[in-house]
Order: sequence, then structure tokens, then C-alpha cells
Amino acid sequence: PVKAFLFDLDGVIVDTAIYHYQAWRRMANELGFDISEEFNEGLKGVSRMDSLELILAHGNVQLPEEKKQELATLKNQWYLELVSRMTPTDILPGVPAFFAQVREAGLKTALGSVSKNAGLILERIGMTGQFDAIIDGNKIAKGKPDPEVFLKGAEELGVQPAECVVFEDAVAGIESALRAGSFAVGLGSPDVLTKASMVFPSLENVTVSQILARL
Ligand code: B16
Ligand code: MG
Repeated sequence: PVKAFLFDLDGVIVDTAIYHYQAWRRMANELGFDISEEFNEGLKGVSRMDSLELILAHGNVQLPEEKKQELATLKNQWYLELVSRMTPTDILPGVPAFFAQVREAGLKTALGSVSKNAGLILERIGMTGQFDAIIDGNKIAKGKPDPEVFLKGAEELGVQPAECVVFEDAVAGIESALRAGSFAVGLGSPDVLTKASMVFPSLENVTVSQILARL
């Protein structure tokens, strides 16, 4: 039986993916190239340093390690400027209603994000108290598609990965959930999230019983 729902943050609870994209794009532009929205799809769920490596390779830019650290820090400063303006109004449509149902159904909840800023974002939107466990980039060594983040989530909740349903908007995140041995529900486009058990445009109008019935 399913005992817990694990949620990605960026693109599931809030739309910070757009802020990540803006900040990375600003950095790429300063280095003399651009990154498309399509390229950005591949950065979703990928850790900060891994994202930087992918972007530099995309722009054919080689830099010493020290300079890379500098750029990653700068990108994060730009990102934090955008994030610091977030409020509970930034919670994506359907999320509060869905969480109410999850509670009603007696399911446990965990956050499974590779973002080191996840705790701050949850505070800004007032959702920290909605999670029984919070796994973020500070608790894990490997980003998605590695399963570590969701394995840790199940462990902290005291349930088996096979008893968990993961909600993800990213290809790397779906892969991570499946490698953990959990169910994966995609939020976004079925053409992009091809490996998910089912895909919805967002959590809006999605019901818990509808999901459990289809697993
Ligand atoms: P940070 P998620 C991920 O969060 C983002 O999707 C990804 O684009 C970002 O690079 C990564 O967090 C690291 O974020 O720079 O804030 O530590 O989708 O796992 O919630
Ligand atoms: Mg995401």
C-alpha cells in the first residue's frame, strides 16, 4: 500500500525553475552565449555544480575550478534576489487543496529537492510545517537522477521506497524516483516525462484517490 507522497519543490510546489533559468541565462550571456528554454529542461532537478558544468560545455567554455566556484556563487546570489521576493501567493495552483487531501487520506509527506535553498523557499511560502520530512541539497551528496534524495525521504519517514509516490516535473527527477523503486507521477508534458506512470499538467484538480486508483 502507498504510505507516503514525496514532492519535488521546483516546478511542483512553486515555479522557481523560471528563476533558475533567468539566473543561469544571465550568467551565460555574460560569458558570451545564450541558453534556450529547451536546454533549460535538462537542468531541472540537476544540482548547482552539475548544471554549471552542462552550461559551460554547451557554450564551449573552459574555466579553472576556482572560477567555476565563483560563477556558481554569483548565479546563486542572483537567484536568491529573485527568491527573496517570494510569498505564499507563489504556491502553484492546486497545491494547498491537494495537501489537504493528502492529510485527509492519512498519508505522510516529504520534500525531495536537491536545492540547497529549499528550506528558505519553504519558509518564504509558509509551507515548512506541511512536511513530515524535508530532504534538501544540504542533506544529500548526489543530485537527481541519482535516487539518493528520495531514498533518504522514505527513510526519514520510516516507510519503504516502494510505498512512496513521487511528484516530479523533471526528467531527471522521474528517473531518480524510479531508480529509488518508487512510483513516479509527472507534472508537466507527457511528451517530456515519458517514463512517469501518469502525467498531469499540474496538481490543479488532481485528486488523491484518482492517483491511488491508477497505480
Ligand atoms: P540550488 P528540485 C533543483 O531543485 C532545481 O530543479 C535545479 O534546477 C537546481 O539546479 C537545483 O535544485 C539546485 O538548486 O542551486 O538552489 O541548490 O527540482 O530538486 O527541487
Ligand atoms: Mg523540479
